[in-house]
Amino acid sequence: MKCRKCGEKASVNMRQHKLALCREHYLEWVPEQAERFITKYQMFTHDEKVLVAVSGGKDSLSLWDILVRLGYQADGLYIGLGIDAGIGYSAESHRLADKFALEHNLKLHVVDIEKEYGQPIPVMSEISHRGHGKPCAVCGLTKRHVMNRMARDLGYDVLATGHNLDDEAAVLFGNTLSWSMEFLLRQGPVLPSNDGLARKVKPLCRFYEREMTAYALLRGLEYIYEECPFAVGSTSIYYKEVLNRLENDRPGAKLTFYLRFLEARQSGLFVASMNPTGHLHPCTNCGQPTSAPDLCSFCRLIDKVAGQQSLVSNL
Ligand code: Q46
Ligand code: ZN
Ligand code: ZN
Repeated sequence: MKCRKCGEKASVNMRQHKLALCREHYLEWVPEQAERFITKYQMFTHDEKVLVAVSGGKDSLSLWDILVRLGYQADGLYIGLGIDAGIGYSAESHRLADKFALEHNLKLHVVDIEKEYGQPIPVMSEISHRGHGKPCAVCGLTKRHVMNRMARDLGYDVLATGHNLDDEAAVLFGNTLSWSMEFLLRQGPVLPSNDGLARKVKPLCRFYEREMTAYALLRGLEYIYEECPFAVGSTSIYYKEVLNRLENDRPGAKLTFYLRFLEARQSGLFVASMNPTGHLHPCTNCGQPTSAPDLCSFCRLIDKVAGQQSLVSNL
């Protein structure tokens, strides 16, 4: 297989795009495409400050690398979840995020959940009894809160995450199976800013996961190979496997599924019936939008964690 641009031996063959490229041209193609998507979906401009949520994995580190190569003002945010699970998951992902920032002379903000809120995610999850033994519900809630808070407090215009096409197609598949209109409405490459919260964007949403793996490897980025141990057996991994089977038989199916959804969304298909932000107001403690009457879910969680701690210290 030869590179379409120079005729040298291709390093990456993308059946879904009927395109094969050598290393050099692939490493040019990815940022070009990312720039195209950033502009097409009006994600941000070169004058805006971008905060990239960095987990130490291939997608978020590649995203940061791409944005910096494209000349955007992009700083990183690492959230230390305190997940060890016998493999030192959080410690290793923190080390790799730090290493990337240091090597590229970039600013990385770090929020350590245990230091800031008293307990690491797995303990917060146990105390809260949310999520049926899995910490993912508490983890997601906490990450969303911290990302919003940091972007707002530090004056960033936009918050960028490294979700790729496989992530987005899996979420879309789940939401479609249950016809969760409220979630479908909110699932797009750009979530506009709202009530003082930064805009949220997903510049990698049209890249296949394997395209991002190829980018990270060919760029020589050092990233954490392991998934979070709690991801094992999750519904989203199951949906990804199902979609991969489909993709295998029909190259491009995943991308078409996602892009057709975006077109339908754009045409207003999901908007007419509901306005999910209409009933939101600021949390009385942290100021982030919530549909609850006073405290948002995150502040209620932290209250519960703090209550449990004082019970223990009073024993
Ligand atoms: S939610 Fe769950 Fe992830 Fe948090 S506990 Fe791990 S798998 S990191 S995206
Ligand atoms: Zn080439
Ligand atoms: Zn709150």
